[in-house]
Amino acid sequence: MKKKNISLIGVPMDLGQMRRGVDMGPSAIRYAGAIQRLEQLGHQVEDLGDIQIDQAESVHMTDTNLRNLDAVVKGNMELADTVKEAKDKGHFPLILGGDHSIAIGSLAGIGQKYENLGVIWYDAHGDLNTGDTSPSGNIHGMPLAVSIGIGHSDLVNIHEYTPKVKPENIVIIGARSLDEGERELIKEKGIRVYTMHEIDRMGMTKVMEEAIQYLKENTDGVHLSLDLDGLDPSDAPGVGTPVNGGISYRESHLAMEMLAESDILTSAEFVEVNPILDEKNKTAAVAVALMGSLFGEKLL
Ligand code: HAR
Ligand code: MN
Ligand code: MN
Ligand code: MN
Repeated sequence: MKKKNISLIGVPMDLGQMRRGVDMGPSAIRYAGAIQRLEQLGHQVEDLGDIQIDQAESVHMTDTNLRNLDAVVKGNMELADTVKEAKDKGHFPLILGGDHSIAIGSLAGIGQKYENLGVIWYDAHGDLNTGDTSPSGNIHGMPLAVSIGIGHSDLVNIHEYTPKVKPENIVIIGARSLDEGERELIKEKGIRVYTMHEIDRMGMTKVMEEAIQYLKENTDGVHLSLDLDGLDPSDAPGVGTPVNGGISYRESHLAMEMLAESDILTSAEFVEVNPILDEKNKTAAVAVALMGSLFGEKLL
């Protein structure tokens, strides 16, 4: 793969859900050796540090059913600015979460650079809820809906354009927990989803071949949004909303290698690593190993 100028951006966001500790995700991933791993592969890495996120203790509830809305909007606006600056320099933004609500800012910063941005959403969940359909009020269950222009206007209109991505340019991989409203939205918008059923049935090789070919033909850039809970909890235990029956470490490894071979990615994020819930930083280490594969690591 081509050597890249990577801008690393940490987002210690824990306001999109209720479990504490996911704000320490960026530190845990850095500590697990992310930067060295990427530099060893010959890439240039500039670490832009962390976006400033309000402390959960000092955030006041607003009058919506979206938990911590204002503070989530504020953090995502800053993230969108930073990601946009990295893209303006021609860099590859690599964003470390933090809960998945940060995909709102990532995609807001990236989306305006492309006519037809593609997104791979690697996740146990659809993250296609709105304030009306959400069972929890947690914004980390909403970022994909927001990015196709559906949801609270403060979230949808970050950087004053919408949608950030067209529904037909999205591929969800690993889904096994969808709420009723999410199912309806998937059908209504015709979003491509490879659930665990398809992964079992077709195998990860075929799933990735199809996904990559589809995105190559229809998009002019691809963002990978990898939620560690897409993996099985036995491989990635340090996540806030684990769902059994997930993608294995080996399958994920293969998926990343196939993405590296295709060289279609133009940005990526790794989210939902929660060191407090983890076993000796195992999940952060998995994230770093997957990054290695994603950026071209090979044994021989
Ligand atoms: N669908 C549920 C909700 O909206 C759970 C979402 C859990 N989200 C994440 N991101 N961990 O994928 O509350
Ligand atoms: Mn915090
Ligand atoms: Mn998610
Ligand atoms: Mn998830």
